[in-house]
Amino acid sequence: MSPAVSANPSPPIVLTFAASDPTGGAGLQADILTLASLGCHPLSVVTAITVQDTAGVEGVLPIDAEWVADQARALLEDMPVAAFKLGMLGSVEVIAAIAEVIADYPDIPVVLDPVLASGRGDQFADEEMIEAMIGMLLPQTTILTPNSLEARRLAQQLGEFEDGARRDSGLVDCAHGLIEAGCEYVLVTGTHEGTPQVINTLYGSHGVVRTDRWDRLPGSYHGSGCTLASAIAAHLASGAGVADAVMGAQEYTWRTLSAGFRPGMGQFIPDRLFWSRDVDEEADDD
Ligand code: PXL
Repeated sequence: MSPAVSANPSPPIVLTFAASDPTGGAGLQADILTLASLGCHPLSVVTAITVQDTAGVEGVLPIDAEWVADQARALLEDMPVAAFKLGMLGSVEVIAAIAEVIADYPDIPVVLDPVLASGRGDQFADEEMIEAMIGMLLPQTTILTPNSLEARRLAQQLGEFEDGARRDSGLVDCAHGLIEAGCEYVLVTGTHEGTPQVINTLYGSHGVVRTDRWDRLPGSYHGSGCTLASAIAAHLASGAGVADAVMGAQEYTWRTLSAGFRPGMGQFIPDRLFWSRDVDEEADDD
């Protein structure tokens, strides 16, 4: 029998720029699992490699910027990419290289997860990198997905809060500042706020687009932000608008978290393939 390869349409293709997390919890590995789970074909450009376990990060080695650009250009010249997802980028030079590459593809939506630190407090971006992200990537971003801490830090660096007076008050102001700096939408996630539920708010140029509340799950998760941002990219690549992509991605992410497991001695890992486990639901009903 001859293989039907040429007859099979390609799934939507998403190109992720991210750092390797060998635990499989966050970073490139999280993106690949999420994108594949949601029916996309993941293309992966490595921006840095890390040494880490589920308890913390021990080292980060950024990849040479030219190698990052070369990886991306080879893929882009070969395959039709439907969405870009940007995670941990590793250096100012890598940020500049990616900015230059994606500028040649202005019609491809860009999901930027501004990874400044891990959930466990490991720092991944200094002031220069934040400035580079703001100056070079934000104007090309369709949707930025900071948690509330990242939203405040990015907005602070925009010069919005030079006197520090409003720093703790306005996530709304932070979101507007970030939109003025060039991105189309900002999804601020509320995991780090002290609210009983997790409140995620999507802002556009006219204000709040949608607010969603989720039951706060116990435990500390590694890779939830990567999962959410990749899931948004997957939905955009599959043809959803931004508001629907954000809703679908939150639903998916919540399910991965509620199915999360703890493979080591540190954080929980979201189960991006929760749907594939052999759970006997009828037995649960007994
Ligand atoms: O969750 C943010 C993140 C992204 N990318 C890599 C990481 C982490 C958190 O640890 O290690 C590679």
